[in-house]
Amino acid sequence: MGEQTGHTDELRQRVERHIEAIGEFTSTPGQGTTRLTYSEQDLQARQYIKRTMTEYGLQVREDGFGNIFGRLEGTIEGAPGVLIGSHFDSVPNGGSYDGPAGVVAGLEVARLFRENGLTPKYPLEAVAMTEEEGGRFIGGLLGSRAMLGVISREEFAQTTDKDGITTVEAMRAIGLDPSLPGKREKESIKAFLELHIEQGPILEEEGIPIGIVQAIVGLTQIQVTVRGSAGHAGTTPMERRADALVAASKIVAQLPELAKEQGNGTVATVGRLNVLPNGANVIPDRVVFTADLRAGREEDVLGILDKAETLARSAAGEGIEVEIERQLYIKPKRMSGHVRELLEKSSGALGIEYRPLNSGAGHDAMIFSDFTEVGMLFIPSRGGLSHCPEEWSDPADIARAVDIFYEAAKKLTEAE
Ligand code: HGY
Ligand code: MN
Ligand code: MN
Repeated sequence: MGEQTGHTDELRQRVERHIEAIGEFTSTPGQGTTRLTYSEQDLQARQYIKRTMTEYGLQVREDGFGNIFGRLEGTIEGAPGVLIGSHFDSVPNGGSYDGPAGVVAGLEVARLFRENGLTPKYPLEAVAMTEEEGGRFIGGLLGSRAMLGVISREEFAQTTDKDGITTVEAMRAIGLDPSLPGKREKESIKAFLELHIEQGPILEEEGIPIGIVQAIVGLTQIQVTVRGSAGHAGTTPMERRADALVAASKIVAQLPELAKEQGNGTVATVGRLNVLPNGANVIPDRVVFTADLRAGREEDVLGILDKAETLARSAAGEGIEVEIERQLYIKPKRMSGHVRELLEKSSGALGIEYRPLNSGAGHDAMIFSDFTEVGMLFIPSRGGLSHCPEEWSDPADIARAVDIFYEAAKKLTEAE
């Protein structure tokens, strides 16, 4: 049989099987995908991914952070690799495509290399990264930031979840070895390709199967702790209260206005908020919440950050104290022009319609873009929905992206 170009139905069926299989590894069956990092569900997904990599004839390796690599060796000794992949953790009660679509694409491109007897000069590596969402540990993009040395091994090891369990304790609990080699030198990476679901409505509304990402928003996350005084809900007169939740609510309620004021597509979200001591008849004395702030231009990221911090600090006084911790700051990132052109040419050669698109979501590609050439493809999200059980994308679109990455990877790895 001649070289397979242009996805076959078998490829689409394999993609569908992978997504369904990985989607089974959730702690909230029937209520979306919840696969927190270094959980039992993470371990099941990890085993599935490694088994598939082995089946596809790849050399499987896990690093000291839990990232998984499936490598097809190249003929040039010590040459940097072309990595294709994404993350396999999820948000709480999320969907089955955010992350795994990109992991599956990497697996299937590697399989096509093997199926067509291709030998790359530069190694090809399918990669599955850990803790991109920040669903368990603070900040997110932890696997890629640790792999590329954006955070040190010590910072990684000291990161804890909400129960105070550290990353390395959680790794050991599922049999991972945090002492394995960690940081990858940037010289060991030639390029990084990531397929991701759009998580927005544009591709579906325009009926276009592929988006070629031009840029990714800048994002910052701050944690705000508002302190007041606990007290009896019944016997404490209103004028004597320092109610932390009332103070925090005033901050949260004004954030959307600040984002609109900043303009240019700036967004602000409070997705996580804890009230303590959380008793129905107790005046709250502490509220801890995160504010996720994003914009396409760095001046807008800095603008909304400054506005949000000024607002938070203004809530202090009359028994209320406010503490702000900056947890993550990533500038807006542009994708590599060379890789974008390669993806455009590959899509064109396959007769697959595409359009340029910017990303309002953060991705591991943001971290790689400071170290190597990076390209991202998007596929349509049904109803533009993501980070919810309704998230769905068409396996045929994932297969189309595999075809495009296959063409591009042949060039990037100089395979014959
Ligand atoms: O938050 C994000 O944009 C991504 O889903 N981690
Ligand atoms: Mn994602
Ligand atoms: Mn996500």
